[in-house]
Amino acid sequence: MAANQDSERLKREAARRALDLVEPGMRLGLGTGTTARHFVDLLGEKVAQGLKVRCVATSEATLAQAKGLNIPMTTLDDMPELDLTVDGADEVDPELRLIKGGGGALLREKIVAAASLSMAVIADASKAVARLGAFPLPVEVVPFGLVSTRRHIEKALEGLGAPGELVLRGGPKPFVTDGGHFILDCRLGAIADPERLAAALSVIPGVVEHGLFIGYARVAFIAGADAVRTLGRL
Ligand code: ABF
Repeated sequence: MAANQDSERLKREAARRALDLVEPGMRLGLGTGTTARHFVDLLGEKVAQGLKVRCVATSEATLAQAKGLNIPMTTLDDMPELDLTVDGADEVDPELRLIKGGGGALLREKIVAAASLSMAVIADASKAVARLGAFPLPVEVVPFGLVSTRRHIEKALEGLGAPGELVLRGGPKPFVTDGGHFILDCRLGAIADPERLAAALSVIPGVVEHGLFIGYARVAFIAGADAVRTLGRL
């Protein structure tokens, strides 16, 4: 129990640091996951005190949370450019490359991140890694032709010398994303060349998106037991 409470405390500390980046009038992207939940909670407190912001959510879950806090929400169609997105991650490497998607929201998260002038990642220290890949890489796929798509992904991984085990999230009752897709979690181990892997996955028919976020995050707040470390800067 203590460990979990400590983890939540660290996530909230990281979220608090990201909140310091928020200025009145900002157009914000709101991330998904337990760390992002803390940010949305804290942002809701500021909005209740009069902070003026307009926000876009990266998932139905975050949208519901933000609405419940009376945070002004809109859509990317009405607000196609954002000033700052704050989101969690499953892994962050020293070059601020990320694995995301453990929460299943990677598609909207990447669309929102791509619409943002900058992105801040918030995480507890367990997410900071020297090399990406210990966390299984989520790959979002269209349910149609799943077996064929899976084979194409396996071939691509073999071609990169990075064979891995692909597991359909949810198994016999597949997890379905907000976009109506499935997720294959790819157990790869350390990823030698994230850029090359991202490029190879992106061209496979049936692959909607993958959880490698490269070139999006400008800063990361990593909350350790005794301090919040800042990687990069806006
Ligand atoms: C989300 O945050 C997901 O992409 C990622 O899986 C999650 C990180 O998990 P948590 O913040 O709950 O530790 O953006």
